[in-house]
Amino acid sequence: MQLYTYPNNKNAYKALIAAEMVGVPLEVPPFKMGQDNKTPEFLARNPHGKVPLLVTEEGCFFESSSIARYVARVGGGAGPLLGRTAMERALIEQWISFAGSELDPAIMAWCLPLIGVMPYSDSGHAAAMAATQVTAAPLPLLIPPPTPPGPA
Ligand SMILES: N[C@@H](CCC(=O)N[C@@H](CS)C(=O)NCC(=O)O)C(=O)O
Repeated sequence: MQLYTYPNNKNAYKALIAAEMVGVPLEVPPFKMGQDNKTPEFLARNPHGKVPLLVTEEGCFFESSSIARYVARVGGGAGPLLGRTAMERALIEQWISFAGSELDPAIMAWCLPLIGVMPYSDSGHAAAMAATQVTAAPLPLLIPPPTPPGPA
């Protein structure tokens, strides 16, 4: 399978991490953003011209969370990445959804102006930072800290 993306794309990491966890080889061909995502071949596969895009022997598709789920399934079906019970699956979907529709837009509205990808204003920066903090604040209450390693 080939994952088309540019290096260090946060959305592509979803599939790359899933692939590593389930032991599925995922090739990342050289890709020039702004050029290779505008070719007729690429646009035929994703008319939005966006990455990541996954190409498999059974077809190709886009949307990073779908790609990560697919990779997890190819790597062995229902495991810790996909959930073993209805409740585990619901919680996994909850976090995928929360990350994509709540956290990511808030962080992007905050960070993209800082790196010059969107116009910057002091008031916009303050508002986006506050919105991100409101969205992220309950996370420590909801996500238990990792268990410290026991005695050797
Ligand atoms: N919801 C999509 C978002 C894809 C997306 O917005 N990709 C950006 C890069 S992170 C892109 O390719 N933008 C097109 C461009 O910059 O020309 C996903 O999760 O895969």
